[in-house]
Amino acid sequence: MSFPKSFMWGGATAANQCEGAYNKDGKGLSTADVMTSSKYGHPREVTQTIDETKHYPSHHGVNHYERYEEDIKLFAEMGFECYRMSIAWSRIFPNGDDAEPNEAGLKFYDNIFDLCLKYNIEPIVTLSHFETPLGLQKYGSWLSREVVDYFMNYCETVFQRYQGKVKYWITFNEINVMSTKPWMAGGIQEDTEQARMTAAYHQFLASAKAVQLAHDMSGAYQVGMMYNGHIAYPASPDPADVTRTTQFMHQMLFYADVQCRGYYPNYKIKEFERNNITLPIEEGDLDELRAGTVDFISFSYYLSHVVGEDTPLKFVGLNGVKTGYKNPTLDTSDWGWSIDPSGLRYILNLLYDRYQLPLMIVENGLGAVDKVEEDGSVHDAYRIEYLKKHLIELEKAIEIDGVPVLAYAMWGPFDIISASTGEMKKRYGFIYVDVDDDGNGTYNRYKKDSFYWYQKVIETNGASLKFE
Ligand code: BGP
Repeated sequence: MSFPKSFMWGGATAANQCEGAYNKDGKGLSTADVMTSSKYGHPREVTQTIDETKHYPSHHGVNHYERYEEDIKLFAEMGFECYRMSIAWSRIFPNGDDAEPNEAGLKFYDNIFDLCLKYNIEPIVTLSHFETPLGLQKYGSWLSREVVDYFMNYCETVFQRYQGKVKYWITFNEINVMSTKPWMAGGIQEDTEQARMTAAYHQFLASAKAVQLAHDMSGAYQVGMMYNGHIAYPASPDPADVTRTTQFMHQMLFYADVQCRGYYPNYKIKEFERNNITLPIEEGDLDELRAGTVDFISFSYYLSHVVGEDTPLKFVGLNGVKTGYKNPTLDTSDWGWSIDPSGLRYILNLLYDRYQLPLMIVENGLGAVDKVEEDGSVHDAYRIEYLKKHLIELEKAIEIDGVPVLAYAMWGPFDIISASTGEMKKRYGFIYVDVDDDGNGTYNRYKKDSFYWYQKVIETNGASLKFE
């Protein structure tokens, strides 16, 4: 096994899924704070204001806000070299449009970064991970151009504050989720293609401006895009299925095209013309997009799709990812996600062939139900198996295909709230957190078997994968 010496091993979380303390120390409400919990197959409800009779998992998360020292210490014990996390924008600007930032919010992330640096863990920081201050609803959230300015204000504040502590920034988590879950991605509930494309346009613009601002402010700053790593295979060798697969992939890849190349691809422009979609382009915008292409691509990878005659070319259905075809060659997780390790090698090649930018895997993992034994141990061989197979494919992409990969951050190193369902029982962690779907529990942390396994992987820079 030969991972580069500089390769960073670590894990990834999102503020609204782990911090809790949703209204503490001056934090304002975000779009995530009005999403109820649900279960697989049922969408989370968006209530706009807090309804006391409902359960909102972001309100407690896994109490990382209070327990961050313990959590980061456990990362250090595993040997983490990077930690991809997000800043809750509404901790910094409680309403999104405040004149002054909230010092307590800024301080909280100072504490996190200082601790990471103490343990030689490189922070990789997402500016917007599925949450927008709820106060920006009055402008129409990302449908409005004004929100671009408020986002820039937020970026300027954190780029300034965390100079010397943070090097890697990610603008929008899984920006292509705008097409499937626009409330999560952009705080918009208007379910039209025009609305989704307007909001995405504003995020592209905001991201391009953020890239330029970061570069102006520090020569050390690297800014990446974040792509929800959808890949799809044709359901059959019928060339018509191959064409459908290309069209299906275009629905997602166009987001990366814009952020990596700096302009909208022809296939998208043609589609907009056919469907009468217009973009709110103002003078100078197209130059901004070109000048603000990203330095690296980060992406999540969990599963692959199969595309055939009955596949809607718009992502619709359960969690926005159901294609209607089960891949007969693959197993699925308890939540119906196909398990496809070689798909990781495939997407690494796809993205590198297409953009020639360095890559970071900033999410990958298995959501599963865990059982805690009486002695507090958790025997999660299934998780180890999943991760191991993916890491072997990652190594092939690096070693055989020559894809430059900077980091691997496994999703949810301690158990956190599921983004798609709000459940707690869909667990990804190396570290078990004692809390249930309703938020009850001690919130104590326990090491699973996978904790020791990952520790070994990192210690040997991947060599242990070969000998197991
Ligand atoms: C990605 C999100 C994450 C995360 C992950 C796992 O789409 O960026 O926030 O939650 O998926 O999904 P889930 O939590 O629904 O299992």
